[in-house]
Formats: sequence, structure tokens, C-alpha cells
Amino acid sequence: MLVGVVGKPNTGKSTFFSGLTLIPIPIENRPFTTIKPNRGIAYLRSPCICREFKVIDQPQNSVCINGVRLIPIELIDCAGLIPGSWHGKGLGNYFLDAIMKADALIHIVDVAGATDEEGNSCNPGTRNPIIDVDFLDYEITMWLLKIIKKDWKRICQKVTTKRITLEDLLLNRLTGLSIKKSHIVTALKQMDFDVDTPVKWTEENLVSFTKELRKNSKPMIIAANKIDLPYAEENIKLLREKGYEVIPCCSEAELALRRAAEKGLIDYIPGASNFNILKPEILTSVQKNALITIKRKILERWGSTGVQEVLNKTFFNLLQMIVVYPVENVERLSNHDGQVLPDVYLTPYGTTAKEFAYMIHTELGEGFIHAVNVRTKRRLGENYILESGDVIKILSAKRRT
Ligand SMILES: Nc1nc2c(ncn2[C@@H]2O[C@H](COP(=O)(O)OP(=O)(O)OP(=O)(O)O)[C@@H](O)[C@H]2O)c(=O)[nH]1
Ligand SMILES: [Mg+2]
Repeated sequence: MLVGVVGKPNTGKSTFFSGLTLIPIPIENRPFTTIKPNRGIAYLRSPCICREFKVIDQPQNSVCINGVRLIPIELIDCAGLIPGSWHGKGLGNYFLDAIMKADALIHIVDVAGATDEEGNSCNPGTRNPIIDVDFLDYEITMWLLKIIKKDWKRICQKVTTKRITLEDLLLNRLTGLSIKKSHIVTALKQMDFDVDTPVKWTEENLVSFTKELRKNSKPMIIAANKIDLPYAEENIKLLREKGYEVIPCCSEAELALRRAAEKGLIDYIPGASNFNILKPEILTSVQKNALITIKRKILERWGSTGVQEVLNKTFFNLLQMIVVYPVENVERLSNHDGQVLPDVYLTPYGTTAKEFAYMIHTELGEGFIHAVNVRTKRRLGENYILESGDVIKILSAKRRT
């Protein structure tokens, strides 16, 4: 699962990315600092079940710190898009190619309105962030439309003459863009157009379909960044009044706190609403004041920097992912090597016990007999829909886990 950090230039995408991954990358107050995308690992945070079961766990595919599981996911920090990117403006073609590999998008908006249309800085309150929110959706949809249109006539002909389904032809056309057949099928159903005669679709039909496809295949969450600046609060209110769901954040504060924590200067945990200064004697008065300002203006006012919340909400709300712990030994909660709660899997809500078995290992799925809910010790059939936090043992005729 790959998540793209996207938006217009100079909104704080690289700062957001670096705050989550701690990868040092160029950050500057000018547009197009990032050209080549940055990729890195960030961590989702989910309460670990080790506390509930009162065990000391030995994580393998994740990390557990003080009862919080850190689950690795991949982030890509993309170059900025500007109006017209979809038809090549400002290296748009190249930039959009990178964005299209993502499974979900985090749209970083300068909610203080302190950057103009092309990402040059301006006085806070100058730019209307609502325009920024809408433009990105438009650019990505138009880019997708352009790709579909390149082959649309041939696709229509093949549906009519060769009786290949529209979804299969579109899937083929959209290879490499992280678009699944289910995304196409859902978009077609939502539109309710005749899939047997796409030749009769109007331009408007095609645009509506592409919009739906974008929403399904590249769902987007809006991070309202730069909440430390004037006008941010008013703009967040305006966006919410217009029905936009936004998560306020301050990437700059998150990056500063993470770096200070890495050096052992403070005890900050991502997502927390507070921290303590551990080594006041080695901080300069400028550093101390900066930390106190972050505490007062961001943590006390907004509850957190919002950055970790954006990442968690992307997975747990937008993509509706759940966490499931597979084990082999029901009593010890361990795997075949005796490691306690070694793995946690992220899977979309709706995953069945049998599908989960396939996720772990093909043979486990093929030989699926039944699963066991470790909490209740009850047997679960292949169609049982997993719940977040489930601890599952799978019995298989082929291989046991
Ligand atoms: N005040 C404030 N400034 C921020 C915040 N986040 C980032 N910035 C500043 O915004 C400017 C641009 O940050 P970048 O992270 O380079 O922005 P970008 O979106 O990656 O820019 P491009 O790569 O050019 O598209 C830098 O001066 C950052 O310090 C924030 O939360 N508050
Ligand atoms: Mg950047």
C-alpha cells in the first residue's frame, strides 16, 4: 500500500513527509523544491493488544512501544502540481505519473492561504484554500481522462465487435496506475451507464465516470497545513462550513518535535498532546522558546500537531483498514517459533477469514478448514468478516500458522 503526499508547490509536503519518516530532504520556501519524488517508511499507530492480554510481545513485521503498535507503511512525497499540470504545464506529465502509482492521497493544503496558485509565498490570508482543494481533484481527474481518451474509440469498438467487457479493456488501459478491477466495476455501477454500448456515452458521461474512478481508486484526505499562521483558523471554519472534511496540522512543528525527540532532548511521542524537555541545560534559549511556542500555540490549542492523525485517518477512516493479529498457538499467542504476537496485518474492512488466510500464505488459504477467534475460542467459518483487533488462528489442511 503506497500513499502519495500531494498538493500544489510549497504547501509543506516534504515537511509533512520528513516529519513522519525522519528522512532528511530539502525543504525550502519556494516552489518546486522537490522534483524527484521521495519515498520512505512511516508508521501507523494503533493500540497493541499486548496490554489487553498482559503478554510481552516480540513483534517482527512491526514495532511495539509502550503498548502502541507501529505499523510500517510506504509514503511518497511528490512534486507540486499547478493548474494545467494535466496537460504538461510545469513538468505536470512527469509529476502525475508518480502520483498515479499511489493507492491513496494525502492532499497538503496551505490553509493559511500563504502561497499563490503556483506556490510562491504571499501574505497569509491572500489565497483562498477552497480553490486549492478543488484544483487538485480536477488535475488528477483530467489526467486520468486523458489516458482513457487516448484509447476510447478502440475500446468502444472492441466492446461492440469482440465482446470483451468494458471493465477488462479499461483495466488493461490503466495498467500501472494502481487501479483495480473492483474500482472500475464500482465506478461503472455508480454511474449506471450502459456498459455494453460505451460508444453511446456522451463526453459528460465519460467525465462523470472518470470522476468516480478517481474517487474510488485514489481516495483523498485533506491535511490543512500551516495552522500556526494567521487566517488558518478562519479558513478551516470556512472549509468545514462548505462541507469539506479537513484535518488541521502543523508539519513544521511535527518535524521540529520529532527531531528534538530523536536527539533525546524531549520525550515527544507522535500524535501526543504534550511533551517534556529532558535536557534543558543543552538547549539554547531560542530552541527553548521555539518548543514552548509549539506547546502553547499548537499542542494546547489543537490537541496535537495533526500529522500522525492525518496518517492514521488515511488508513483507518478513508481506506477503512483494520488490524488483525494471526497466531498459531492460541494459549501463548505465538507463532510456530514461539514468538508472541509477532505480526499484525493491515487489511480492508470486509476481509473474510479465508481471504485473510490467503493474505498470509497461499497454501494456508487453499487448505483452509476453519479459523478460531482467540478471544472467544469460537470457530469461524470461511465467510467470517474480520473485525479490527481480532486475534486469529487458521487451521489449514495444507499448512498451519
Ligand atoms: N508556518 C509553517 N510553515 C510550514 C509548515 N510546513 C511547512 N512549512 C514551510 O513551507 C515551506 C515549503 O515547505 P516544503 O515542505 O518544502 O513544501 P513542498 O510542498 O514540499 O514544496 P515543493 O517541493 O516545492 O512542492 C518551507 O519554508 C517550510 O518550512 C507549517 O506547518 N507551518
Ligand atoms: Mg517538496
